[in-house]
Amino acid sequence: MKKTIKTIIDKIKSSKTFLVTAHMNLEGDALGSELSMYGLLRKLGKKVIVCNNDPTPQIYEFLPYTKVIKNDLKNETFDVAMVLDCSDPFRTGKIKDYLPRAKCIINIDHHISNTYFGDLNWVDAKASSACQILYTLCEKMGVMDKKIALCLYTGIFTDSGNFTYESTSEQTHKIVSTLMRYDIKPHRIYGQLHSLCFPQDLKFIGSIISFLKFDPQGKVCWSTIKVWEEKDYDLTEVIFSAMRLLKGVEVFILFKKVAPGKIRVNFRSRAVVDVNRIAQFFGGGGHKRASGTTIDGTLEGVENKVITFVKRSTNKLKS
Ligand SMILES: [Mn+2]
Repeated sequence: MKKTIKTIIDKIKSSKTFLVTAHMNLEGDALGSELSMYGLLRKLGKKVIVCNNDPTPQIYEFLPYTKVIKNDLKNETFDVAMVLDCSDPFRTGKIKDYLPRAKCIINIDHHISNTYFGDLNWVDAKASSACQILYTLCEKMGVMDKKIALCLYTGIFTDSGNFTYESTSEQTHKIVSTLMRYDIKPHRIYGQLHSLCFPQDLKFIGSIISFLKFDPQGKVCWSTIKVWEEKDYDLTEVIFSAMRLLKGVEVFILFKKVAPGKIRVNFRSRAVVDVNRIAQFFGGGGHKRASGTTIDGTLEGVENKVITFVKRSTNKLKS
């Protein structure tokens, strides 16, 4: 790994033009990684284009450099494409088609399901976030400033579940304490990202919570949502944090009908069950404690199939 990191640093130093992208359905870690990478590369005098499949959600507009993000390219070519926080090229959406325009693809990620699709791959599944890996890169390259620190902090903060997930380590807190020197205001970032619901959203969440289902052992909890509209902010995490309040439950699942015949399934686990493995069985992936997939079928059909499989995986758990 040490050798790979050195090769990546040398590649960055010797290259001039960069494309930077991340996974679709942008959130704090994807944007934090891209924008801190933008800051780093600009400081080194490189030419950089950040390009995403999706528009930037409004709640992240407090991050520096969001105005430079594009959603399309002309006919630019690149020395390097930096793909961040992304387990495979398909997760970048349409940006995948631009990647062959780069002479070299650098893949920096923390998903355990990463397919090592880059020419150079820096994958650390133990890291709380891609931003935590990017901090190490910035540190090794001797580059840091207030803007980069804000991007990195936001990515680490959001992807570690506000420092509550198992992936939050001594290293995570050490990094954060260093970033705090750059005038980070956690209460403001928390407010930006978490005081965002309208009354109708809370009522909608309430309706999902009131129809929660459980397996007989009380280890698995799930809900099905007949109509799911993507909002500018992520209600999924809000619903999961309410579900996490349940004592003794290990696996949390949401089934969302996102289009006719298309069911998005999100998985979370508390401490034991590897939900990356479950999502991979159904064609998706992610992390051990957070993963997802999209399955063709009816809400009921997908629910039955997935719950049967999950029950089998959790049967061995002691009650
Ligand atoms: Mn991430």
